[in-house]
Amino acid sequence: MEKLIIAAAICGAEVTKEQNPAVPYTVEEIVREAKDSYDAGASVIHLHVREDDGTPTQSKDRFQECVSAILRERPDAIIQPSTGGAVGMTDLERLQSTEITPVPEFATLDCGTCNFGGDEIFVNTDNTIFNFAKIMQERGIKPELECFDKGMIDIAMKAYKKGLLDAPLHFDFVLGVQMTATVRDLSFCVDSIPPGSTWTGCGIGRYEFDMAAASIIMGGHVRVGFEDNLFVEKGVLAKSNGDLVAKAAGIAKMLGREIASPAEAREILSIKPR
Ligand code: KMH
Ligand code: ZN
Repeated sequence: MEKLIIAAAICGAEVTKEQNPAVPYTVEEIVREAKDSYDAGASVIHLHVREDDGTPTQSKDRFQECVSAILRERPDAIIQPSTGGAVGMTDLERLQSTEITPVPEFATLDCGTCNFGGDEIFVNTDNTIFNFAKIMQERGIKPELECFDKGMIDIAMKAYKKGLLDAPLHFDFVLGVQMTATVRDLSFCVDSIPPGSTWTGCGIGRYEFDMAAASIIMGGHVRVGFEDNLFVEKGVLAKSNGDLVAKAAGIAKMLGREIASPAEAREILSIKPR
């Protein structure tokens, strides 16, 4: 089976230090979490950034500072900036993360509107999605197609048919927010994407390691990290994102799946290094 790519979603836009003191806000904390994740086996760092007080931001300058600082420490890490940002941000605000130097090799592309709990709605209209896809295509950025349910796969396929996405496509199934996170849900998503695509399984909260184990067995890739889950086991807070990556890597080892290096991950994902 193909080697396993582990992505670490180290920060997110919603989780706080009140929930887990290791959630990173400052540049130094973000670098610390990226290094711990990389050293534990993550080749991809899915990145949101914050102001020092924890406020989520898509500021180009803050992204530049964080990405440059991570790359100084781990030069071959694949940094995947978020273009989702936080609920309520404008499209222009969100796209700033793609305006840094060097241009990111990878970034998220959210493929639909999503209920985020309570009254929160993460809005991605068709026009937003097609526009983000076009901009990423023009900038040579590989999109990770964030699909929170099966309908978002269908919207991604509309963008593909319009010529706004280039094969091979890479999907990230984020399950446990809008769609439930069972092996049946994951299989349905995997069976709905075109042959030759790659995919990552991501379970939110207590489903993180269910989805990781299922993805490892099914030949997909894995995303873990504070953005999605704060606990390394029931009732035990992770001390760093590295704990979560190490747990995913341990499951892979137990199941006989080797971990991909960043160079191998670029090969698997057809990403051109900068
Ligand atoms: N924070 C969410 C509103 C992404 O990174 O592209 C959006 C999100 C998805 O996390
Ligand atoms: Zn994200």
